[in-house]
Amino acid sequence: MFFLASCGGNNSNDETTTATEDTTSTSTTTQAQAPGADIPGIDTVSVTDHITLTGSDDMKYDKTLFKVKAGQKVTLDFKNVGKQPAAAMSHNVVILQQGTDVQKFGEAAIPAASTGHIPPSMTDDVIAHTKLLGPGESDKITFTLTDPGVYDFICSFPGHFGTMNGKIVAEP
Ligand SMILES: [Cu+2]
Repeated sequence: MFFLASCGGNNSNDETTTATEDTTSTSTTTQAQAPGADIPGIDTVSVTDHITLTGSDDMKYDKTLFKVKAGQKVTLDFKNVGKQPAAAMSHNVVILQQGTDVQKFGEAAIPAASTGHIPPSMTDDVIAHTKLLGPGESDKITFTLTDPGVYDFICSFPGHFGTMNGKIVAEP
């Protein structure tokens, strides 16, 4: 089974850690574990088919974790609630296919100004995206995550994906 490391770079000793980790008294078998079960806070998130999200001048989304049902159509309402001029501080929401290299996508998006910072070379990795929004603007999209799993979303405006990112868990 595939687990997305939520914070890269500190998983070099995975095997040793899990082997010695006996603090959980419950069985550590991973049978039938739900997608994203290892994401901190996932327990507090309910399944929805309507996501509302805002982006702000401090380069953050107001929420970063969602849970949907795989195969079900989802509506996403996104608004840029900031006041900075669009040229300096625009936001979007780009939902990426499972397994997309987020770092690579974010970097490829930087020069892609003419396509709203959606890199033409990586459109296959995009499930859906909002328009790039200036202050006060909003956009609504619908999408379906066909396979259960964990999907990353980011703002692809240059320099934003490091702080503007989140995950959508699609339950079976
Ligand atoms: Cu942004």
